[in-house]
Amino acid sequence: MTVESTAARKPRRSSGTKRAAGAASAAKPAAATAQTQDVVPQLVQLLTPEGDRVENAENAEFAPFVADITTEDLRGLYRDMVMTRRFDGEATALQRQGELGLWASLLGQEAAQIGSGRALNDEDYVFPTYREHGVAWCRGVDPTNLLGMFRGVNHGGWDPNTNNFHLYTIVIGSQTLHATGYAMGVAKDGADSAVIAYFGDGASSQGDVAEAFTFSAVYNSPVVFFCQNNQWAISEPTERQMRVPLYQRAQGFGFPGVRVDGNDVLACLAVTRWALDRARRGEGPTLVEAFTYRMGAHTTSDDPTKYRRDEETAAWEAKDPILRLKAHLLATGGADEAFFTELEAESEAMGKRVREAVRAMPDPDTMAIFENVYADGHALVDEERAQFAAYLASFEEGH
Ligand SMILES: Cc1ncc(C[n+]2csc(CCOP(=O)(O)OP(=O)(O)O)c2C)c(N)n1
Ligand SMILES: [Mg+2]
Repeated sequence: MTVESTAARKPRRSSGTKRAAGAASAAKPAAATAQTQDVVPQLVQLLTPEGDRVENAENAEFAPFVADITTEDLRGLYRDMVMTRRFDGEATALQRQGELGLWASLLGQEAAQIGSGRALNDEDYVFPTYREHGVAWCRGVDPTNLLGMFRGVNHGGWDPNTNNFHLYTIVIGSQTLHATGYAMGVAKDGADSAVIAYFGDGASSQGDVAEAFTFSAVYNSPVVFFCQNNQWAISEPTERQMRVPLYQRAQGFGFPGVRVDGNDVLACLAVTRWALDRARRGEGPTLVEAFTYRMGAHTTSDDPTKYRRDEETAAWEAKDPILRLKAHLLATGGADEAFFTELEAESEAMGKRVREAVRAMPDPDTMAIFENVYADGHALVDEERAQFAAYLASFEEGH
């Protein structure tokens, strides 16, 4: 590392990731030293857009972390991405049909989310934004649970402690602070797990994110900052957010940053395993910049044709994360047509299940909005509950 850690936390044992034996010893944060000299930004890639495996100096550090990945594992990653895209497409359609108030699509970001999500152990803890539907899938959160908040029938939809997957966070960047605090707690407990915080390129301009970087660096917290640079923060392009490649910012805070091809699921898996391994071994935070693209609108309330060119979107479509792995599987004989046909049927069945589940969601009890505001009672909430109940009763009395 370029900066000595000031925290004297005892190094923690590496836990049982599925990684190949021997990979941990090869895991020096070399990217931290390389980043200062970067003229052309690095991009860790293991699969080209055409689906070919590549070996080069930039990925040599990370490739050992997926040495154990079998053809069956690759089919699993492919299935995860297809199921996630199908779910996401269904949610967008449900919003258009008036069944959801809003939806934030992950279209194009499947590899970043599945690669990083599958790098996690069960005990690790995840702090997502509002777009991490693929990570939720990896954590085992039922897709239908993601839709309650977007339908306006609940404030979250799942118990964060069941899957170590926090509720979606709309206040951009704030979850990086939650993750840092949680990671500081994990370190104090001497636990053998790591924490991952997801955020976007736009969120990286938030003060909260700078504070999270500072605290996690100084306390050497076991946290991975996983930034999906999807090139846009609603209508603001990345040029309006930063003057240096995003991953290089980490150096100023004293921890390594790595830019990975965010449309390459294998590279995302490798780099995230590497970063989690550092965290578990007591080497502190890492910034992973997954360089990807938001192929859809910011949300269903947005119209990207107002601010970005069709040629840009078309160029990124050629780097589609799902088509890239499909090309690889076909070229290597890793999957046959029957696999793709069966998966298509499975994803269609899931879409149908989600559609039916959303339509069947009961409307909430009007007074439920006052529940779970505080763990215990609170005088102001009690007063507001009483006022609202009186207001509702006034209609019943015919006033
Ligand atoms: C603190 C805060 N400021 C502004 C907003 C409004 N807002 C919602 S999403 C967004 C852009 C986020 O862009 P990025 O971090 O790149 O994530 P992406 O949506 O691209 O995944 C903004 C400004 C917000 N939710 N929270
Ligand atoms: Mg963005």
